[in-house]
Amino acid sequence: MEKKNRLILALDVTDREHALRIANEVSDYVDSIKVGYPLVLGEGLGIVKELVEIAPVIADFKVADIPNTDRLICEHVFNAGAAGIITHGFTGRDSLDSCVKVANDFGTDVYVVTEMSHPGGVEFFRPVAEDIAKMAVEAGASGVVAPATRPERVKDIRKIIGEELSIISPGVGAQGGSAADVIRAGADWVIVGRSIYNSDSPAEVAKKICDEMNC
Ligand code: NUP
Repeated sequence: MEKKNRLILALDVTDREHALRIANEVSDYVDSIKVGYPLVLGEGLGIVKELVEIAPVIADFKVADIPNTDRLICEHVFNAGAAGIITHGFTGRDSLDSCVKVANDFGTDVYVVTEMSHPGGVEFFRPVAEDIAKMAVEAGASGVVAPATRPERVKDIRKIIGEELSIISPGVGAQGGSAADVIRAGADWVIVGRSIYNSDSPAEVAKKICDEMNC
């Protein structure tokens, strides 16, 4: 993903018109659009084909299954035009390898969740987050997902993964995290949803977050 604005839009609206309107409004300020279950279950995977006309798409399906099922999911997502996919890592190295192999065949990216950004993200993820980060490096993933709500954890995870892998970081705004703080802690991109798409002026909010990250 080309680093221009350091902002990824989390497009968790559930209907096509709304999704395309927000995506078009903020397109000057985002490097990628992240879609997940809310939009794809609402509108089908075809929405990805439309959104890639506006910006590269990352599919946040938090893939977490056996290698063969993971492979089938990744193939569908990349055939639909997505440039990247978010997977879980707790399913183990063979499952992650399967996703990375498909991504390598398509020339796309795999981002592995390390520790989630919500309060419950510390309950089970905290003890394994660093091992998952190490595995992401060993498996040849493009990057990891780490919490903007806990910049100190982003710092820890950056130390483990080094400079080659990217950190994409959700939790800014609605979940309480600060874009500038988490970029300073070592994130490459912030992922922002509700603060942008629930705003009366999505483009203004997106611009403000970009300005804030010029740090
Ligand atoms: O740990 C994670 N936290 C998180 O919020 C991993 C994620 N993938 N996300 C996603 O980021 C979440 O599903 C949503 O799509 C986005 C954050 O949205 P918002 O809190 O800015 O609305």
